[in-house]
Amino acid sequence: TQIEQALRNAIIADQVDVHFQPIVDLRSDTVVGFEALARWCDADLGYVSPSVFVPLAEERGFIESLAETLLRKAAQAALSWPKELFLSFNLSSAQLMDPATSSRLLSIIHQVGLDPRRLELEITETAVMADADVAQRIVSDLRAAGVRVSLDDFGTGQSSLGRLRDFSFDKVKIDRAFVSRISADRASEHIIKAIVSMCEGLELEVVAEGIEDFAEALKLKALGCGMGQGYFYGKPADAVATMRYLSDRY
Ligand code: G
Ligand code: G
Ligand code: MN
Ligand code: NA
Repeated sequence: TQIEQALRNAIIADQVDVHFQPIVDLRSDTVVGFEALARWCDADLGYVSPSVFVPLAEERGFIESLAETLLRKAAQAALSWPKELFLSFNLSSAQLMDPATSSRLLSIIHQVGLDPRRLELEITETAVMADADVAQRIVSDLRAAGVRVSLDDFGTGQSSLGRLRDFSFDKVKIDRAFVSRISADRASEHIIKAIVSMCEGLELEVVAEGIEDFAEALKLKALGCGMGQGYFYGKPADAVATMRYLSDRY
């Protein structure tokens, strides 16, 4: 198809870009890391969302080369940040089904020179479900190398709390569907409160995603949520704008 060919060309021509969104420690109001987000704007097709082209790349078998390009770029950008902030990178389902993923990712950051302890990988429950044994192996290999692993979009999908017991994660990211309704309905507030309390017991860090205003930030702090991310703190921005954002602060 047209989009598939265009994506292949864009990967080869190095036109798939990576943007960065700040992740903030809500206890100190400081930026502690950035999530890398793939961005692709094609000359003919215009802006194509990663929720379209990532699944396409998976289906056509070139997610590996796409992910490698993106991680390389993101890690290089992270090396030039003024502080040793962490870099959070999304892993796709196909990557979590491929036993070679852990060594591939580690070799990329080794080549670039990024300390594995500055890397964090975001995986979703849905991705873990596909092949739990392989995924578990990948996660434990990566964690053994010092990489942290977070469970993304928590609360959506086929949530299984057993997942939190069987897998070793470092962090849970509460899906923005709960955060966006926190001011409107009490149910979301109770759910967030329960997630925070459960994570305290499991010694997992909690990140609230999709914080869009001051009121939401205040509420999440009051609920004991340790970290946050969202337009209120910063929209995803390219490497140059991210450097500017950081130099304004540090
Ligand atoms: O940034 P945006 O909201 O458009 O992202 C849409 C979806 O695409 C999100 O679920 C996000 O996790 C995913 N996504 C963005 N960048 C990447 C990437 O580099 N790799 C993978 N696997 N998913 C990504
Ligand atoms: O699935 P994942 O959590 O990786 O998706 C991250 C996506 O969420 C990014 O593509 C980003 O563009 C989007 N996002 C980040 N912060 C906000 C926010 O405050 N509001 C909304 N609507 N989307 C956000
Ligand atoms: Mn994510
Ligand atoms: Na998410």
